[in-house]
Amino acid sequence: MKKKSTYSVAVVGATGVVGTEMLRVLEERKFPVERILPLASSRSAGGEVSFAGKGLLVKLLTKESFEGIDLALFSAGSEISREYAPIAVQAGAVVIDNSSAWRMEKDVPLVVPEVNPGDIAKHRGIIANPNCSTIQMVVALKPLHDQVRITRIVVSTYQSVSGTGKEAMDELEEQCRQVFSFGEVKPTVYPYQIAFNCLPHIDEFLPSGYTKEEMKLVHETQKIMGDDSIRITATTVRVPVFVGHSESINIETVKELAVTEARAILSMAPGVQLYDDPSHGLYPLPIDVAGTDAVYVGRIRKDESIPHGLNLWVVADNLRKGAALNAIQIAEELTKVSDA
Ligand code: NAP
Ligand code: 12T
Repeated sequence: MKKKSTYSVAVVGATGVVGTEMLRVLEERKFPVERILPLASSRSAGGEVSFAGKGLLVKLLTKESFEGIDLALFSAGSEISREYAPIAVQAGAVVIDNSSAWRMEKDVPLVVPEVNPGDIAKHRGIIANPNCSTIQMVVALKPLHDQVRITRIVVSTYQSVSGTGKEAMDELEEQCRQVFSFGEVKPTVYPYQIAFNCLPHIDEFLPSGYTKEEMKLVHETQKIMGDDSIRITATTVRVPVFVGHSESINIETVKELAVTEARAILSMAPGVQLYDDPSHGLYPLPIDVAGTDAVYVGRIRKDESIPHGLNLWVVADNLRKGAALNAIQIAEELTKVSDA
């Protein structure tokens, strides 16, 4: 991206839950914007989104949308990203893509600025934002990996419905109402009732029996950490929480790591906030961390079933660090490494 004092920024999917958060984060962090172009489908084109206290007209996404755009933030699903990201690059924009479309492509950097900021410079037009569950896990684990080398990760997620989007948030609210009014619960977004339930099923099933979401945690973590030798196994679960993903993480390490040392490392780690004081009942909760920027870590304890193991509980706002904030942090890095 050419170094400039201000940038023209397109937000593809500006009316969605992630797109809305992107506009909010751009404003909060005072990203140097020349112009914001909110793009969406014909369902919302002609309507308005708000930015810096003003209404902006939402335009229809077309192949001609990207003329004069420096930076395009995509959050309208994989199909849109696959089709339109190359068009945006062709028009001269750098794309930061929040979908899973490009993440595992060899010449597409997959970046979490606290972990692998150096990969940004290798881009050829598209930079991918990792999956929400991957982002919060690597922010918490990279500082430990650097000290004692992680050889194996076992992770189970407790993912909120906002990860799926606006319709899923509406579905959870509606089903709660239906349950309390003894009405019939009709699932539409999810295959089963999500209110007062847990669904061990996020994204599609693969022939192996794992879901795509589970395999994103495996492959994206290895790519971001730059270490394919880390063995990883995941179970991803949708829970009836509106915002904030939680993860129960077990790690096995080469060197021994005492709980006190792990706490010391994480208390200094960029983007991490330690909430770990069992004697006072302190541990991170999704309802407390929603709306904030850090990755919160608590419940750090020894895995006594193996020589060098630890358990952790990691929570973050999936719309902020898990999506919009991480994307805008990448954009901020791009403005620093000029012509990258
Ligand atoms: P959402 O609330 O359902 O919003 C979807 C957005 O995409 C809306 O702005 C929608 O515009 C737009 N859109 C849909 N189809 C379109 C089309 N044909 N042309 C132009 N715009 C279109 O979903 P969300 O939660 O914001 O998520 C959007 C995408 O971001 C997801 O599909 C996923 O790929 C990605 N995501 C990534 C993470 C992550 O892990 N980093 C987390 C969440 C989401 P209309 O208003 O016109 O419908
Ligand atoms: N299916 O960015 O449903 O790959 O929570 C993120 C969230 C895919 C992604 C979800 C998903 C992604 C979800």
